Amino acid sequence: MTNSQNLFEKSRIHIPGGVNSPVRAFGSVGGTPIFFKRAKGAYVWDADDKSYIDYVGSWGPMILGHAHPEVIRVVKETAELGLSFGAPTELELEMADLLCSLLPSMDQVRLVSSGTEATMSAIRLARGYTGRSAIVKFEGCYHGHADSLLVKAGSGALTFGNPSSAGVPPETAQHTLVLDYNNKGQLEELFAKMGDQIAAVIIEPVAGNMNLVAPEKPFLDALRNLCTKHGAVLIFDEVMTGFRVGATCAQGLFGIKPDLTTLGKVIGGGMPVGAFGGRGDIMQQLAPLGPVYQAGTLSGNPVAMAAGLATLKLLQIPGFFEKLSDTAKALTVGLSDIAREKGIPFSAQSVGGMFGLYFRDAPPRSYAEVMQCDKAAFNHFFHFMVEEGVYLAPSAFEAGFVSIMHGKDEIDRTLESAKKFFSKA
Ligand code: HOZ
Repeated sequence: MTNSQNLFEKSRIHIPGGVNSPVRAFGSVGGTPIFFKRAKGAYVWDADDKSYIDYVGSWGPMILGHAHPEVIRVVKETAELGLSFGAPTELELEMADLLCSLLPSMDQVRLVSSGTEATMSAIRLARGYTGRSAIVKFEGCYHGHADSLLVKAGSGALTFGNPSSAGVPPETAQHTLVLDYNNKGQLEELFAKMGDQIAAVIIEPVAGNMNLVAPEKPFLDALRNLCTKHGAVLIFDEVMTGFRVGATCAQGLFGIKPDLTTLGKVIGGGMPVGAFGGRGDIMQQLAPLGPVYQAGTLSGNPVAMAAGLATLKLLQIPGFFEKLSDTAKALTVGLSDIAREKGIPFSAQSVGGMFGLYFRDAPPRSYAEVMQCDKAAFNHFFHFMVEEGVYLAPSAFEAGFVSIMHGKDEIDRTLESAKKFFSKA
């Protein structure tokens, strides 16, 4: 038995399923989870001391690579001054100023402790601001685990949704409509039917929780125009894409100005963090100024702020996102070329430092198309690559991530391993 297997057995006694977040349990790919004990740069080491090139990066935050010396330095320095005060600090001010200066859509921002808190609060704020209850999301997009967002499509696209988790009251789910990603016609039909009842539309502007699905520009444009026309709040959930796909997030990349944006992951540099912000007239509905309540003991935690600020400042180095994007592209183009040579149905694409791998001829445009990928083939690939010392997300339905520390060596080694797999397939 490996150390990881042993730790997993023990973890199952006092932790449900042995993990603190379901995808970590390897339920989708089979086998038992790998326990990690340290990481540096592009690499992670497991409990058995085996090293892996890491393409998960803690699900996105580790854009500078693991244990970046500057981030570690400010974390230590800030921790020495006190871990939490439950009172305002200058670091929060610095973070808020930086976020609002980087994102033209953001007049004001509130800092919280996780992406789930950010999206949940943004939805409440949009409802408070509009006085409406209905919200719209897209099939396959994940916005954290708040009740009103754990919803799948109802009997028809334009009917209210059903809970996708036990414990979510059907009455709550009945305020959420679920449409198909990239389906402009469906969106137009919905707004024509009930535009004046919609409080908010929330979307991952590049979907990263159903593998990676890229948005089509006419779809995003329609979304912006319809929300403006009908007075609905457009929420870009950039928890994953924020400062990951480009220096001004997905909104900058696609030229769309959302009303509210949710952030997390990269802006905490590996510490627990979240944020939601946007138009001043909407943000001023929040307590203590307005009637929409939201609060948190660890909100704007100084150590998280310090790690996030150090990370965001390092991203400003000229050429950062070009290098990151080139790395992700070298990986996806390399893998696609090898698969094509061997005649394997496979495709791949990247947006900035995020990528998707699909055992399917072409990148999917929607959740339904994601579901057409060959999951068994991905699972074989995943386990083969683990053996080779390459750690991919343990699910066919998650995006992958590169860091600035991934370079030619890591990509070449990954492609060498993939070549062996595709030659055998
Ligand atoms: N929300 C992540 C999947 N898209 C999983 C996070 C985790 O397990 O750490």
